[in-house]
Amino acid sequence: MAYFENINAIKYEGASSKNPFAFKYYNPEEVINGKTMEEILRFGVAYWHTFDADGSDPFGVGTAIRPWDHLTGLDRAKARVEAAFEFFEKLNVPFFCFHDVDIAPEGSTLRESNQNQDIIVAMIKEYMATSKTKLLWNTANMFTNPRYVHGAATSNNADVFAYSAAKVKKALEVGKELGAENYVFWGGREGYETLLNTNMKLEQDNLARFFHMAVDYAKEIGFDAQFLIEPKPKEPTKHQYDFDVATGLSFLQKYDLADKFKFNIEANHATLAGHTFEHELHVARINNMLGSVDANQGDPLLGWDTDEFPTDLYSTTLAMYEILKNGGLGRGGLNFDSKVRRGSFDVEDLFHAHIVGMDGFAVGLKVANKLLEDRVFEDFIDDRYSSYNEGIGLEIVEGKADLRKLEAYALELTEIKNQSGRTERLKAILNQYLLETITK
Ligand code: XUL
Ligand code: CO
Repeated sequence: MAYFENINAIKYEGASSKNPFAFKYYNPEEVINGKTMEEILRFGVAYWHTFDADGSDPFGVGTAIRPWDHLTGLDRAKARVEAAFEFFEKLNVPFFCFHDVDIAPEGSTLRESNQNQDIIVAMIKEYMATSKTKLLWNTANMFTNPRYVHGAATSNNADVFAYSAAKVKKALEVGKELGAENYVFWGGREGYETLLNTNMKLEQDNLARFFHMAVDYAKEIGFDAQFLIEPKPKEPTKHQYDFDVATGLSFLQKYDLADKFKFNIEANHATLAGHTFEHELHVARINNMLGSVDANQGDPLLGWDTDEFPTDLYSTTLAMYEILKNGGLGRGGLNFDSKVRRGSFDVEDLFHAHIVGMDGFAVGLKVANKLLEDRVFEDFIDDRYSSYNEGIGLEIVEGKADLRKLEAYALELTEIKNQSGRTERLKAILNQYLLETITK
């Protein structure tokens, strides 16, 4: 059965196309610097937003009625798998991502939940055998069910810690079964509401114990996925432990986990932390910790995680700049952790949303590649720091200077001259490259 029967395969038609169901900039086969766009961008569809979400928000029920919504339980889960692979094929995406509860309903016991998963995982595996779409990552949802009210691995309740460990064990087995490239931990409720009832030290020690157990078990069963932490500063908890990349990195280093993990960076989480998307990518990159990306965007007028499809070309360009400078995403990808607006309730909107997101990153890729080819910002930055290439600067970076030596040098300085940072000029160049690429 076809769930999206009015929609044909989405093809690249170029920037002049008026076809709403065509890519204008994303040409999967176009080669950029020796690799195809498809290979560089590694797009993924988020199962939860695309096949499970109904547009409900804290103020109202869902607005979207999907073609599988007349079914319930395992029947609906199976219909979703059928719809998902039709969607992946029509959109021609290489990857998808899911939480355990996205693909199969929870049973009344852990055993029953695992059995439900086994049924759906077997079905997904069968579909994957003839599909090009692979699993970018999977994860365990340890935030929706009321048992996680006080956290999962950071719960005050050891039974919840144990239950969460069992969920991750199963999720790792599922990841191995389906050949996942990565395994994600987003600490949905791993944080606190008030210090008045919180033993932060124990909670963080336990979180580290939990991660070590996961790493050990993956090794034991031969699941060689890249482990990823997805930082987010708040929501649903007031303060989440994996606040941002810098905080996450210091946690990983403290607990001897830094060589086992990288980061899955989400744009809207970056902005919630008071950073730009590119800041988080940059911090991860310079520390060799950039693993994968949850592509979306927030709304500057709203202070929460709106998970909008990415349409801001500055943001996609600066993100792709970091990704290219990183030498690509390796085993990671660009997963659309993005949802259609509540008012966009038709299945067609699911296609429009992914098309605009994929086109947005394709533009970003082209602009970033040109900027790097021309070494626009790189040469400027090299020049800006050239005082460290010779003289006293070279002595500083080579570790040959101490305070006494620097004082002697400074006492002889008659004048200190600084150069303009040229922020506005550089932004003008960025505009020029963007417009030239789009209109070419
Ligand atoms: C929540 C979020 C999650 C993670 C996976 O803000 O981003 O969907 O990506 O658990
Ligand atoms: Co995410």
